[in-house]
Amino acid sequence: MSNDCPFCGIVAGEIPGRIVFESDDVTAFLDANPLAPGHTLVVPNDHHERLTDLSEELAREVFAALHRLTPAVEAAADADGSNVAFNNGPAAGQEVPHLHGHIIPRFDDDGGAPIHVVAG
Ligand code: D5M
Repeated sequence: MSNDCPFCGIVAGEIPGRIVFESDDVTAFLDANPLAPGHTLVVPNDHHERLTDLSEELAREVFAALHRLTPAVEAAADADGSNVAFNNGPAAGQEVPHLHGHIIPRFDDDGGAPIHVVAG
């Protein structure tokens, strides 16, 4: 755990988070600054900054959670599709240095424009 990491705080229950899924290795919670209703973040419970910092086994767990949660998020948001994305490193717009996959619900009538998963 990293003391100044908000996502470690959510996993540990020390920072409020709207958690939608928890396992021994992975937690998912609603994004506090959603790009669409239901925007969900999927994180490894242990603090790792980048995708390549994960063991292959933990990467499998994160991707399995994304695989399982994406249809659930789409159904809950009544969405027609979703963007599933990682910002991997500050150069790619990663603001929180605890790896997280975004699940962003998309809708047939939302214009279909590519979503830039970069805050600001
Ligand atoms: O995305 C970081 C994302 O994390 C951004 O969409 C806001 C979200 N965020 C930041 N702090 C919180 C807390 N405390 N709860 C829930 N969501 C949060 P990035 O890919 O790093 O640009």
